[in-house]
Amino acid sequence: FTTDSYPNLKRDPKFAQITEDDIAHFKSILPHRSSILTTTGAHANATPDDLEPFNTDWMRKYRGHTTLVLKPRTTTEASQILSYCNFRSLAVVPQGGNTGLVGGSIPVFDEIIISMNNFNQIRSFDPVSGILVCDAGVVLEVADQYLREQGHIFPLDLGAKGSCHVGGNVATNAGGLRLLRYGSLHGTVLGVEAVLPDGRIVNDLSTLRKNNTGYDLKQLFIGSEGTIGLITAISIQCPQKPTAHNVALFGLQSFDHVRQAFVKTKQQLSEILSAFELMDGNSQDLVAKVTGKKHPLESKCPFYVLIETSGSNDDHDAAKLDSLLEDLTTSEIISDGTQASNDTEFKGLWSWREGVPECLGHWGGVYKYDVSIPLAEFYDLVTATRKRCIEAGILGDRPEHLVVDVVGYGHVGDCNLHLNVPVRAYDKKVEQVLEPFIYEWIQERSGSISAEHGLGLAKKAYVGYSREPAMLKLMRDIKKQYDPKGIMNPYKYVEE
Ligand code: FAD
Ligand code: 2HG
Ligand code: ZN
Repeated sequence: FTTDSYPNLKRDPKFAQITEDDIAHFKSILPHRSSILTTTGAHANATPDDLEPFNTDWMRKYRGHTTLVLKPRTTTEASQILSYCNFRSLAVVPQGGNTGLVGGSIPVFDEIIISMNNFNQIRSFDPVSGILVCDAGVVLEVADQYLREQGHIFPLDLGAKGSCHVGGNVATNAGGLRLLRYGSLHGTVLGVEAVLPDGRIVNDLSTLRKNNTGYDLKQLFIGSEGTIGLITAISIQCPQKPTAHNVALFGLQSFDHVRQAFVKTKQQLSEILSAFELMDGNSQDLVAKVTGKKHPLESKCPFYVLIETSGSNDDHDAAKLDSLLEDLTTSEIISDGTQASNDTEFKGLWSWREGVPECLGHWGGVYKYDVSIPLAEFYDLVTATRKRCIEAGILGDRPEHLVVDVVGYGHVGDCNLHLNVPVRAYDKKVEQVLEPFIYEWIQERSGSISAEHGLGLAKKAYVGYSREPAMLKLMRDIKKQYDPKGIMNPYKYVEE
């Protein structure tokens, strides 16, 4: 862990400290014994080790210090918790699957964690309209599996699907691997049920696709990262399950070839294209090193692209994909390629993309930059960052080199680059080489310093590189309107 995860932050004395009376009150609200985990005083029923998974983030970069985790089961319980916390000025952090990558899901100090683990019921599904209504704490993979049994899929997929909650996905406005096909949650989420900081329940769990009757307030919850309310349920438009799938992986010699391949792929696969993902050669070398697996392509290439098709007619889709691959080969845009011919190979090829974040954590830590950049200069940021690390003498193979490598991968079809810098230890020296250099580079190109992971604690200080002061002022006004006492996920997001 870094010792300085929270530079310049002090616990805000306006927030009350948890007392024995508070815990007694929560016990009266939450009848199930397992709904409260605490290490505090006479009510203690857990050790600090029990709370460690709630206090630590997925990257093991941020650590909070809560002594109390509440796990409501119903919207009424959640409402009673928040109404009391607001009255007492007790700060809270909503927590879903705790897979967020910006330090937003864990406390900074002793904020109470409201874990959504017990909100795990599917409420309804209409196979005619494809609309799912479910609790916020349903695990993404569970929701997807349920839908698959009914001939549908969840319109979002990402590497953390086995742990993240659909409520957490909505709270972060997660993008994922197939946004280019199914669109953003701002389009697919039809309704939200949420509890405001003062305990009021917002029932906007609409199952209507069209509803132009005033401001679309649910949109504010999408991507609000737990700062204006607790999402307790969502309704979402789910696509039909594709019955034909293909995946192809190919190698390319330059990023310019990647761009050319993207144009041709869109032209030729059009409605069946469901993913166009990039992995640079360095990222693939590191995956091979960590997993011990042999890369599916024979020749080593500086860039790899994975494309997926999802359709309803195998022959039609295969014919389109074959003809694309032939065109890309004869026009020398790709230099190597392979296709999955069965389910195991399908998963195998995807593992070279989905496995990247996990493998990069192998050496100790990863500095992560999740950015939107126009395709013209998309990969230049990786090259520039690598050069900077070499010049600073921090990149290399020896134990004294803090930086293991500089890699780029991500959702190139959405202009979303994941620049990752795996390190042997989190260290201020590395941070100073990378920041604000990377943020300034993005700002000069009018990109976004956070494409899909959000702001949390990690990017809060840098939001000004992507948003103007007037926009930030409006956002802070909204926060004050929803959460005048500032109890929801303090110290993060757009807070001053
Ligand atoms: P948490 O991590 O628990 O919380 C995230 C934020 O949402 C916090 O601020 C929290 O306070 C808030 N929150 C959670 N639940 C609620 C709720 N019910 N009400 C209000 N606020 C809430 N992201 C992408 O966009 N695309 C990807 O492809 C992608 N891939 C990933 C792959 C891996 C291996 C990992 C570890 C993460 C990945 N992520 C990706 C990050 C992504 O943000 C999360 O995986 C996911 O969306 C967060 O869901 P969660 O339930 O884990 O939320
Ligand atoms: C992905 O696309 C995720 O794999 C994680 O958004 C990216 O870890 C990262 O930087
Ligand atoms: Zn991503």
